[in-house]
Amino acid sequence: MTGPIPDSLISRLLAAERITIFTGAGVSAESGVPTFRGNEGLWKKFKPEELANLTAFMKNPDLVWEWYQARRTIIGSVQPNAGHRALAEMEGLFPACALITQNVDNLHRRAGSRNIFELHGNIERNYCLTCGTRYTGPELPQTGTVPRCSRAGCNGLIRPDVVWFGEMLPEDEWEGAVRASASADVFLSIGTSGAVYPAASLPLMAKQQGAWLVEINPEPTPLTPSADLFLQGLSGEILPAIVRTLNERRDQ
Ligand code: BV8
Ligand code: ZN
Repeated sequence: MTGPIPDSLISRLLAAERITIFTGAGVSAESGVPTFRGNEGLWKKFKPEELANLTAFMKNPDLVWEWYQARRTIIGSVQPNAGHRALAEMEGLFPACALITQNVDNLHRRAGSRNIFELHGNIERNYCLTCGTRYTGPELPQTGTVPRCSRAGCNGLIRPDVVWFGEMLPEDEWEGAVRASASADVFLSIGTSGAVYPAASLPLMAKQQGAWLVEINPEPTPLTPSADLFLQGLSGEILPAIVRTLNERRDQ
């Protein structure tokens, strides 16, 4: 979609008090970060459940650690794209604007977004499985094997601070995301296949509580039939067009 942004969206955004944005791996695709379920996807060799879970980590910590190191290398070598930057700008265009992300790549924060709920953690953070000591990526040895905790007498395995399958989402993040979904005038679901729960339940929860539901994705998803507006296209093109149109209308 490269056409103009429908007025049905612009007029609702201009009238909105509270907007909530929900993103998945698709918003980082144009930065060069592989999505999970696309054909170039991260999961092409393994299924998500095979790697992103505690059992897999305990069984083969080096393999799982290496997979995260490989992802960190990709993420460290890319920049936020125009879609991330447009979302950061949107934060200042509304009385209340919350960003809920399933992504662990920290690109929203690097683009300037601040009011972020990270449902699935953040790959830049790590912690010791035994004592909970927190570590950031750069301070850990790049040895190719899983690092061990340096706290005296601990030596525990260090894991990425991301939510694995079968693990609970961080309570504060989840609570905040539910509140932001329940109170949204407009809810935008962007770049997510809606495959992973409970995150995938948020768009419908927002709609049931009265939000006008917009989906931005190059492909239809299971959510599309429930969306009030489906903008088919790339988030890196559509989001800057939304911000441009909003600013033009505001300046009139
Ligand atoms: C929990 C962090 C409960 C790790 C991730 C059966 C039915 C229902 C649920 C379950 C079930 N069996 C198990 C479950 C629960 C499970 C689940 O949902 N499984 C799924 C696979 C069925 N969920 C969990 O385990 C969650 N925890 O439920 O705990 C509990 C209760 C009590 C006690 C204990 C526990 C935890 C889930 C968190 C998993 N962690 N990530 C890591 O990243 O390594 S999930 C992972 O998938 C990422 O976070 C990712 O964001 C997320 C979702 O994927 P998407 O973001 O949507 O990405 P995807 O590739 O799928 O899609 C990309 C989209 O972008 C596509 O639509 C594409 O068209 C689009 N796109 C592409 N290019 C662009 C674009 N869009 C816009 N612009 C573009 N340029
Ligand atoms: Zn420790």
